[in-house]
Amino acid sequence: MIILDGKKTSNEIKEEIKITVNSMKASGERPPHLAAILVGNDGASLTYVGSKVRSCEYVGFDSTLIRLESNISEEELLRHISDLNQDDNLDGYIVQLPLPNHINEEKILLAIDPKKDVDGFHPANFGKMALELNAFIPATPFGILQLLERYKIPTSGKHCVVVGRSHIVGRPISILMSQKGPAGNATVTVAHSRTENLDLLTRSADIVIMALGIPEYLTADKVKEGVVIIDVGITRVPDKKHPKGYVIKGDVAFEEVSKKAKFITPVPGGVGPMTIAMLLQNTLLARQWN
Ligand code: L34
Repeated sequence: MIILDGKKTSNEIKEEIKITVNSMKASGERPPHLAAILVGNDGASLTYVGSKVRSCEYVGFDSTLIRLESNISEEELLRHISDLNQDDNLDGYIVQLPLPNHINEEKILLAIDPKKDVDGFHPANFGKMALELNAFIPATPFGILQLLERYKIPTSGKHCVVVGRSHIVGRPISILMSQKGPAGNATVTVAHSRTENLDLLTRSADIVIMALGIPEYLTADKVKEGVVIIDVGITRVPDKKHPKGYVIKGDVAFEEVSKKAKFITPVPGGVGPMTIAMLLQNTLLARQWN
């Protein structure tokens, strides 16, 4: 069993980005600049966005964090987005999800200039991605592809079962895994809450990508020997014994499944850190493309 070390791989990618940024700066160019809008005080979102800002500093990017009250109106949020769209000193920005219920997420994502949409959530980018044109690939799927590629995991002709069909992870990764190219050419099955006999599917899979959000859903009896496991799930489960008051659990029962797996991502330390590294990569691309 080999652990797909997302922490280590993301650090390697950040080092690569840092070298590029240093040479940009040395030749008198302005470094890439990423902004993030964070609405409200959700603990997990604060952690993720905090980590994005710190990573920007580490690689030498400029960064701007815009924190807004959870009761902000949709109109006012759209005004911030319009400002960012017009800011020539900004290469890319994200609006951290989820947003409060009174705000229409779709409307917000549509307002982001696709050229600055380093999350790759805008329909223009999603469409280009699906058509194999140059586009920002959403950071989590991008990170999964990088892990598969850098660990030289064969995907061509393999049966990949993706559990989950979210616009952020399940849907895009299912498209990407079936495309031509590195970490592609897989035969993909997309499973979701309505799927019948899911166990039969995951048991037949060479690669399982779990993006369901149910802690430790995938147990050892549901996979075959030698499977490749990518665990995108990240749930904070209340735990009074832990000083933070919670423990982070993935969608995979790591202890038992790791005994059968050939490759497996841990949670934490797997896909999460990769998401952050690939957001930086997309911001660098935005700087280079625009
Ligand atoms: N707009 N919203 C937008 N873009 C994104 O790409 C995200 N996502 C998801 C939630 N909302 C978003 C993230 O950034 C999930 N996500 C994310 C980012 C980082 C980590 C996890 C999820 C991460 O760093 N995870 C660490 C543990 C962090 C902790 O202590 O909680 C890990 O090792 O998995």
